[in-house]
Amino acid sequence: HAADAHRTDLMTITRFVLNEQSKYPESRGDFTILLNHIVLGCKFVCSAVNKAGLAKLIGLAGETNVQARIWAGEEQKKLDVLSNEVFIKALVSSGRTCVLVSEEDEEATFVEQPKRGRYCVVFDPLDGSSNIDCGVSIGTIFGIYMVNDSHEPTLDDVLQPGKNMLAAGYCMYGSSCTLVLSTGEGVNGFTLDPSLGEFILTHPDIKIPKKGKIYSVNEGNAKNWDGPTAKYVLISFSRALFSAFTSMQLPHSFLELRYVEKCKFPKDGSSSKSLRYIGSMVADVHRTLLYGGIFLYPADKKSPNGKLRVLYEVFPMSFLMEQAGGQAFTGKQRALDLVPNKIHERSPIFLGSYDDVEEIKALYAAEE
Ligand code: AHM
Ligand code: MG
Repeated sequence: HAADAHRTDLMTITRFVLNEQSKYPESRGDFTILLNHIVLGCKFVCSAVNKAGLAKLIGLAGETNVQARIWAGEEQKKLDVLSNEVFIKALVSSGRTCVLVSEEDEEATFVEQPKRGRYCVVFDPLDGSSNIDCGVSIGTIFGIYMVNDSHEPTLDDVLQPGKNMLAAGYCMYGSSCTLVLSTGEGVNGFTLDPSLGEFILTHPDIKIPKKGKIYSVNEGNAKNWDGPTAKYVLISFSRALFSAFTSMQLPHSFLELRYVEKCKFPKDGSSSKSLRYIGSMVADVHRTLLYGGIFLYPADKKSPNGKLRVLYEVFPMSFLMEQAGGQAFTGKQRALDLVPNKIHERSPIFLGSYDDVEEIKALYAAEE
């Protein structure tokens, strides 16, 4: 259609968020401005990620086999370092933020007056670092809180349970650049139209399938999910024997082993699940959101609290999952109820389709 060639009535992300915010009479447009700055950061990083691939191809500065770097002004920078600077600058210059927590920075950033605003942003500027150099999808993850008192922002403003987040999202730098966002009223996905430089609503009101056919986990860690099955047999045996006298608990990690065995060799006649694992949380969660299934990063012997970070990995993704009709569980509780004590705290996480997470919860409950 000739008319389709100039669809200027498209739903851009700015228009979408403005519409959403206009439902709140007290809204001053601050959130829309903040989001615009996040979107700018995403576009910048998207373009850097794409250029980095090319730079590598033509052998930037004659080097081969180095980590993808990109020219930033006079110097070359590693992509994750650059992405962090991009987001810090974009967030501070929005004039709407006060406390920033980035996976790349040990300490939180407190925004000084006159640039200080009411929002706290926790983010992982470029997640999936092991995938940067081979061009596999990577992404940015973010969560947004409201400060208690903008005259006196403290770390406690971000050490809040995930359910207090006002919004969360991620941007995936993949075969296309996709931004998935929730402001607490469902989940919507936007795809960057490179010719316009605009994110267009392409996935309205995303709902995760109630049950999925895919499980996603780094199964190479299975040996660390805890010792040989023999030990499990022994413990269950002695427990059966002494159950009246002992409150001995099975190490939880056996449950993961059992769950994964169930995915591969279901005993109830159902078909086995497919395994998909990219090692980029954004890409693995994105697929889980669209196709259904479960994503697991359990605790193991080496990482007793799992690997993923509560504030800027576990919380935003759990927020999106719940908003899309799925669930997120830590092995002990609803992930969004967790109250972090440290900004870089980790937690095990199981998230995805409602029924699949329900199964993991049942396994854990049976061990209580
Ligand atoms: P990173 O911050 O070093 O990139 O680590 C986070 C990533 C996640 O994107 C992904 O889910 C996980 O690490 C994969 O870990 P593993 O390589 O242990 O499977
Ligand atoms: Mg990360």
